[in-house]
Amino acid sequence: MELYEGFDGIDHPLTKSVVTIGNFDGVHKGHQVLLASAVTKAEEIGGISVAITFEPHPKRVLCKEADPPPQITIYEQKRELIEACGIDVLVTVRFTKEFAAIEAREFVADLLVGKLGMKAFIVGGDYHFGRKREGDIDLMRQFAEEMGFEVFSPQWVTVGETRISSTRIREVIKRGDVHRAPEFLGRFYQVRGEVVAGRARGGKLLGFPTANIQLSDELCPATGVYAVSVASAQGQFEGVANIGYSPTFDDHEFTVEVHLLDFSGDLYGEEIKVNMIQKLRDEKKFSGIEELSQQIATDVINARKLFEVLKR
Ligand code: RBF
Ligand code: MG
Repeated sequence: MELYEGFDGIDHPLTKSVVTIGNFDGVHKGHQVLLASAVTKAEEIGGISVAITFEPHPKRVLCKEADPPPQITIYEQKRELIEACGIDVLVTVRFTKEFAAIEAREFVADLLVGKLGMKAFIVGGDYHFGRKREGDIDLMRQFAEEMGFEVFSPQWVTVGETRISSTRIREVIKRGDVHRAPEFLGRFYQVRGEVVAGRARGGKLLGFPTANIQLSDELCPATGVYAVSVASAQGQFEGVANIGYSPTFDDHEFTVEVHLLDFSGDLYGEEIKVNMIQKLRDEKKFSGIEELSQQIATDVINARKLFEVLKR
C-alpha cells in the first residue's frame, strides 16, 4: 500500500482511481464493505483503490476543548487493517480549518478528480463533504454526471437490528462486552502499548507476574479481569489481564496488566498487542494476598477452559 500525507503529498496525479473516504475508526464491518467494494471495483476497471482517511479525528483538530471520542483503532492499526483489505493507496488527511473550508465542488473537482483521477466513488449512505458539510450523496451524483465518474453506495452492514457504527462499538467496549466486538469488527478488540515497569508485586508477592502496559491513546475496556491473547515480537501468548485499580492494595493506581500463560521471559520496553477475548469477572477487593492469588489461579483455569473451547 502506498501512503500519502495529505493531498499535498501526492506529487504526481494518479489515474483511474476508485475512492472511498471516511474516518474509518475501528475499520469495522461497515468500513470493510466500503474498502472491499473499492478494491473490487478497481480490479474491474483496471485501476487503483484509494482510501482517504482523517488523522487525527476531525474533532481533535477542530474543537480542541471538546472531548473527542476515544479511538477504537490507533492510526497504526487502522493503517494495517486498511492495507489488509487490499487498498492500493492511503491518503491521510489532517483535517485542518483550511481543509474544512474547501467547497464541495472544489474538493471533488480539484482533489478527487484532479489529483486522484477518480473514476468511481464508494460511499456510506450518510456521507457529507465539503465546507459546512454542504455536499451529500445527491450532490455527489450530480458531480458524477458532470465530471464523469460513478457513485456506489453499498448496503450498510447490520448486526440484528443494529446498524454497525463506531459509536455503537465504543459503547460495547466501554461496558466490557468485548466478546461482542467480533460481531462488529470481524476480529477481537485490541489495545496496544509498551510494557513498562510495574510495582514488582505480581511475581514476588502473588506468584503471577504481570506485564504493565502503557496504553496508547485509545479506548480502554471497562475495569475487570479478561481472557486475552497477546501478540509480541517474542510470539503469540494467551493470558489473563486486569484493568483497574487493584483495590486489594492501597495505592489505587490505574493499570492495565497482563499475566501471560506459559511464559517466563520479560517484555520490558516492547510494544505488545492485547486482543480482548472475554471478560471473566469484575475486579474485587480481597481480604489479602492469599485470597487474591487464589482467585487469580481460578481466573487462569477459567481462561484456559475458554481458550480450549475457542480452539474447537
Ligand atoms: N487486584 C485486585 O485488587 N483485585 C482483583 O480482583 C484483581 N484481579 C486480578 C486478576 C488478574 C488475572 C491479574 C493478573 C491481576 C489482578 N489484580 C487484582 C491485580 C493485582 O493486584 C496486581 O497484578 C498486583 O498487585 C501487581 O501489580
Ligand atoms: Mg483499540
